[in-house]
Amino acid sequence: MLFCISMLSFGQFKLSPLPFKYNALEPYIDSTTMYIHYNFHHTAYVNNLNKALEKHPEFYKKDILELIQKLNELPADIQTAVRNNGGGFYNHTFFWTMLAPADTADMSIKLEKVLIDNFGSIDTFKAEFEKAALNRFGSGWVWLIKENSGKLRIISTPNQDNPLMSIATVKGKPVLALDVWEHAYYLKYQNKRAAYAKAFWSVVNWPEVEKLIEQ
Ligand code: MN3
Repeated sequence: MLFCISMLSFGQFKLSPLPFKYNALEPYIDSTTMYIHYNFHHTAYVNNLNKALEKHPEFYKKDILELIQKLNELPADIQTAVRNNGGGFYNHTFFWTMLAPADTADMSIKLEKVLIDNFGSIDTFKAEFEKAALNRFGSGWVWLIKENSGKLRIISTPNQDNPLMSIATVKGKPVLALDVWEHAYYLKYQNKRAAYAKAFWSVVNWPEVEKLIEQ
């Protein structure tokens, strides 16, 4: 019996642990929101991804990145499920690494210079990012991406799409992300998405952003 149980779970996608405590982002992102976001929303994406792949268990062995980068090569009956749930799984795993305990992870002078070179000033960069968060109609994400040319660009995607997906209209390597689904902020900010986007600056893991830009 034990053997059967372990066989069932073999190779399925799993959540990685949250890299900080639920209350680490207070007061900018509250503990209850983090708890629900990780344990219910993120968990649902990974469970639904695993369920969708039951029909094609060979994909359990793949990297999630490979699945979403080759979305249009997957069997037709799982493309939508992988787009939504594989996207949700990947995006949240990435998002947690973009967050650091409140007011602890400063932007280096070097990163400041990179952002100024790309956007004119830090204020302009932040204003453009916040504007993209506000303008995303419904649910989605805001991204800072590094394009093949090396240029940084702010974009947003609907639902759980991301700029790595084969179906993405603008492609690039994500170096920063903000979840603008209501579940990410509604308990604390209600309809005030702009306030949430502003608060985000106090919990960004800037050293990680810099590392991704440099890679
Ligand atoms: Mn979310």
